[in-house]
Amino acid sequence: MALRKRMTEQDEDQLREWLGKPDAGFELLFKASTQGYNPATFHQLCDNKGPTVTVAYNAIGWVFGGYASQSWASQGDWVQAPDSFLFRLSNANKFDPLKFPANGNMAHCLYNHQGYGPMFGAGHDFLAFTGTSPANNGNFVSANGQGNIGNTYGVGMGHNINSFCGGNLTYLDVEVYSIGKREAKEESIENKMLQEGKEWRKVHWSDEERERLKQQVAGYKPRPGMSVSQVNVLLVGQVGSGKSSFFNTINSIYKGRVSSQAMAGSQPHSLTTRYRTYEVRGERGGETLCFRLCDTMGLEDANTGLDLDDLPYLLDGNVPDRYQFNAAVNISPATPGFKNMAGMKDRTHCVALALDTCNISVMPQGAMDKIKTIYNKALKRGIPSVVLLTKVDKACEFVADDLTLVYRSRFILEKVQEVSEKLGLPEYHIFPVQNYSKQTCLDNQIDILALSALAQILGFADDYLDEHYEALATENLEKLNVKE
Ligand SMILES: Nc1nc2c(ncn2[C@@H]2O[C@H](COP(=O)(O)OP(=O)(O)O)[C@@H](O)[C@H]2O)c(=O)[nH]1
Ligand SMILES: [Mg+2]
Repeated sequence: MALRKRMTEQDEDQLREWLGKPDAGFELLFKASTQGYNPATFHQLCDNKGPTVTVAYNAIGWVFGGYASQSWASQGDWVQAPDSFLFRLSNANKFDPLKFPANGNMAHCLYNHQGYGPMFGAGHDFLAFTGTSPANNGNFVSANGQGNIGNTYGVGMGHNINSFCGGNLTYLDVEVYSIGKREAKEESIENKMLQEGKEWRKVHWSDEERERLKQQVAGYKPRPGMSVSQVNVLLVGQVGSGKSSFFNTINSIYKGRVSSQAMAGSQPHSLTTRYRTYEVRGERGGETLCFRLCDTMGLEDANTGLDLDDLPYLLDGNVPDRYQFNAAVNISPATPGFKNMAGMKDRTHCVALALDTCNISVMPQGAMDKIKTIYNKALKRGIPSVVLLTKVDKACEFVADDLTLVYRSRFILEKVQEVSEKLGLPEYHIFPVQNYSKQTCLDNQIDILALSALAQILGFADDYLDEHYEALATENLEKLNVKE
């Protein structure tokens, strides 16, 4: 995940001065407002990283925290780390730096405990958080912090919790940074790329472009001479990857309002349990557009979810609309409604593999293998595949703020490259998208990304039709229907 720092240049300069390291760079390891106030997450991301700085931002504009001169660890005890210190950077939104050195109970500079977030000093001089509180994303949260300064840090200076943090431990955020070389900062590369405006794919983010794409997709007609009036796009992917939401997004664009016809949601199991072939109308009560988005159940793990043995029937168009997926029984010619006579118009003309951008690097091998198998089975039939890289807003905070940065984000580019490598699919078949999820109004930028992905998908579907024009002309579909 590309995290955005809350710390300012001025804050960083002050820390460099206190550390006596003019070259220090601060790399953000953990950010509670987006990753949650969870000691386990903190330890997973911040243990054994050498010296770190914890910076807290409270509800009344104070910025404060602590420098740990030694690594955090999950097991263990009190650590004597005399170079550590606590600090205040801002007081009620005013830059007002103050350092509280370790000058008291030195055996208790840091405390490593798996149930605690960053914890400094014998009196719990500063315990950033404990227990678990969810990500607060711009809201305030009380995460059981403590700030009893004066036991190990700032002893005899006449200070207390009020001069440390205004007596307030209701947080906007808590961040932990590791300290490296200034130019080695991961994020500065992301920033640099964004600032320099290097685009790795060109898009016009204008009202006219949205309208043009909307009309292009609405005006799409499959290649004539094939008796195919609508092309079928099969949506597959793990549960929660945004398949149903992609249909909803496209449908919303043509409905002129955010709509949620397909059930979408965040449940551990698929909300979609029936096979649905969705159509979109160009306008209310108007003609249906010349494509169907065919929504499937999530792949999920082990034996639940969409079964790969069912896949050939989905690709070949044998499965009836509203078919109820059944973990115990595979699709077969005995399935009620099974379309024995499925022809070119019923087949899948393009497979859209939905992948959650946030999950790509942590996807279990089995799940990625399943996606790869689907891609290969489609490939065997000559059916083109694309990847919809969903939730780009959740994967990169820069993009969350401004979707037009999607093709300038190094993080998103790396994800595209990673997927391309893992699946063996060319990069130009991979489309970052953001689906409507919490928005209540249409958004041009969301629409432009989704429509340009769909326009490409329709183009690939047409390529497939072109390719099989001859096979169809000779009515020789048999050879396309290889069931393995
Ligand atoms: N922020 C964000 N949330 C998304 C996006 N796409 C889907 N979601 C959310 O992810 C959850 C799962 O989506 P859903 O479409 O039901 O996934 P499916 O199981 O693949 O059909 C829902 O809560 C959606 O609102 C996206 O691009 N951005
Ligand atoms: Mg679904």
